[in-house]
Amino acid sequence: MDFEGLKKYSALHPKPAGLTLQYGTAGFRSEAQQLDHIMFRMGMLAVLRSRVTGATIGVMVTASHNPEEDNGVKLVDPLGEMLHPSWEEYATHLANAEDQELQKIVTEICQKAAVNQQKDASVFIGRDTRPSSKELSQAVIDGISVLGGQYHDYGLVTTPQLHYMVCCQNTQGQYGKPTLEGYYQKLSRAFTELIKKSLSSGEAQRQLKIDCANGIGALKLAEMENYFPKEVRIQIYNDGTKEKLNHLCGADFVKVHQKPPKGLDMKPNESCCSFDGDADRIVYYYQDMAGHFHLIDGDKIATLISIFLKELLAKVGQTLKMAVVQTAYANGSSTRYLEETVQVPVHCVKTGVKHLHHKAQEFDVGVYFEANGHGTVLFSKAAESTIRQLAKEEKDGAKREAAVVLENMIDLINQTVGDAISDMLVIEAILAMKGLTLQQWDALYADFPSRLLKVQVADRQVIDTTDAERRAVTPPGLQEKIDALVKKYKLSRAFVRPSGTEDVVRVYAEADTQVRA
Ligand code: 16G
Ligand code: ZN
Repeated sequence: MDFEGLKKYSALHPKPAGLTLQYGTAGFRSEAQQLDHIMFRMGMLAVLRSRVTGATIGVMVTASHNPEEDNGVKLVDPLGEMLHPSWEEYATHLANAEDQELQKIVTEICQKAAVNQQKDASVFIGRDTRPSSKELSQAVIDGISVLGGQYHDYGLVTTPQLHYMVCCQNTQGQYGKPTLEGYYQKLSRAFTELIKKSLSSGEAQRQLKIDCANGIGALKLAEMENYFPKEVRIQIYNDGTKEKLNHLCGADFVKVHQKPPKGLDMKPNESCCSFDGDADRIVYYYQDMAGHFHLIDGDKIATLISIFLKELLAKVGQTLKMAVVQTAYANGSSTRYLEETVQVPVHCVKTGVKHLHHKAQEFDVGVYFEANGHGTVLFSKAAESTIRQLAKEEKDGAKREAAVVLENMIDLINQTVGDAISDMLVIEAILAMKGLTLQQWDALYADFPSRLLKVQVADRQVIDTTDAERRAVTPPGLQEKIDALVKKYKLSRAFVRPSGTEDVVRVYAEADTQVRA
């Protein structure tokens, strides 16, 4: 290792003394001014991770739905997955080393993780539209260079696009071409195939208003529009040319406040959706004739997709195991509907994409969504090859047709991570093929009234949870009090958990009426 180079470069990216940050649920997040040294060090860590895995690693500079002044960074593992948990610890360790310890900590990580410093390293970089992102990604590049890694800077991309690139690169093109053009072509081809029939029958004059949170989603959708069939008309709002990123708009704002974003004029019964700041989440909504706002969240998206896939799987007549993965925040009504009406097994895991993704990998077809609109579908290798083979060779026409639809769904879905653009196309295709309106989709079930609050406490870590964060084991007595309250009401459920991204405790409750919730 070039220790002189390391000294020289790290002096350009000094760590503010005493500052400690944690690689949390979504990587590092903080005010942008505090992150220069973190970026430099994550560039270094990506090189080490690349050497260990022998694969390309991704580094995404974004703070998603957080305010424009914040920023963040996360690493992407070889198949487009979140960084392996064992490396989150190295990340935190490296991030918090004082400048003079840097060399020692790097050496330590190399020993513990058995990094061969002679090996090649390759890193893909992407960033969102925050004013601070460009400079911060330059710091990532410095970190990569100082340890002798190669890099490719994709510049402005959505988070899921970067995950896609990493996966394509490490699967020798099997997943697609690691270029934006490759991404647009793959998705739009599958989408066009899926809606071909409904287009020719004139049913799919689809209109959709999209709030892009004044972020990267607007840029990338505008690029992709050229690849869409002309019958599909999307209107982009909050494209970032006038207002601030995530300010009073975006998927998180709409979900939390249960109201339309600023900057999108909504007429009764028009279909609308919102992306978040890095375009990995999506929620749908509309306003009814009486002016009431209806949110269609991640739970309902999972339900629509599950119904559709289950019907197709029944048609192809294979015994493929399908399941839905949710978190404790999933509305109880959605869980009940999925289990009792759709009749698909539902599993609950801890909050955070990596937990959902991991669980969904256990099934042939694993649908996962967080209520906040982050989610995707995973197909096992075996399921995928069965489906592709049936689509090619099956003699029975109806079966083959169903397999072809499934095959196109596989191509349309970004299996590496939740992807607002891909999810939107999946939803639009399903609605077109099933001839459903947003109102009909929304009417599948009614959410139980719920309430989500955050509470500031002296030390949120005193709360420890179990059972996918649905029960508190400490402090003693807390869970008993919650149980006693919950027992008083019908259809009620409540839990508390420490946030993984903010210094607060989240409190969630559901009951048969809003007042009781
Ligand atoms: C992060 C997670 C998101 C989760 C949220 C919960 C990823 C990429 N993102 O944004 O999935 O819903 O944290 O935040 O994993 P909380 O712990 O503050 O409630
Ligand atoms: Zn996001």
